[in-house]
Amino acid sequence: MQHQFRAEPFDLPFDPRTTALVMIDMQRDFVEPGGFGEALGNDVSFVRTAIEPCKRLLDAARRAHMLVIHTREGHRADLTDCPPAKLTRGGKTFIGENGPMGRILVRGEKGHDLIPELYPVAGEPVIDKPGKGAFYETDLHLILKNAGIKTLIVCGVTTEVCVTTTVREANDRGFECIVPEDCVGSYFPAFQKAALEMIKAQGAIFGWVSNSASVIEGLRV
Ligand code: C5J
Repeated sequence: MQHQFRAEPFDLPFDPRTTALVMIDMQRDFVEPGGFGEALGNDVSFVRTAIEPCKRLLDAARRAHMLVIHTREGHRADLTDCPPAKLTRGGKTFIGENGPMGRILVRGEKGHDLIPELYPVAGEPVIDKPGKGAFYETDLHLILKNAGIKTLIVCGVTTEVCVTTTVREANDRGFECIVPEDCVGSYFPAFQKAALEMIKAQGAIFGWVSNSASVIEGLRV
């Protein structure tokens, strides 16, 4: 029987054996107070709405024995992998500075870690990425290719930055991407809306948009 996700602009057929869940940057630095997101002047309550739907979808993906991959944006302690243009953006980006959860966006610090609600279990790869897109300077494509993955369910934060960058990159690499709208979060409601519209416009120009209930239902069939 053919599996389908109910989605816009039209339903997406998929095979659970060649589908992976990619959880983008659900780190304390983006979704908890005192991290990078808040240091940049954002209200993290806007992105926290994605946590519960992500948890439900993560549980469903694990029940379906799907490949689950987590990503984390961040840098080496000496910041040698952080481009000067990112480090000095606007005079101050806070990267590497001390905050309530340790040095901001630095690997190994508390703020860089994934949130406990969505913590990886044994066997789930965690991709450390220095950029916004999850393919840039990482082995994500190799892992997906070796696992025979064709379809990606992409969740996480933030919708118009790391999620969308990753979906655009994945689409160019030949993956079909579906984004459950309640499993992605932005500090800016207008950006959330526009980013999701851009993905599915023009006949799914670079992906599909759905919601956690429909994706979980698709996985159950
Ligand atoms: C940002 C991200 N927003 N994970 N990173 O800087 O979206």
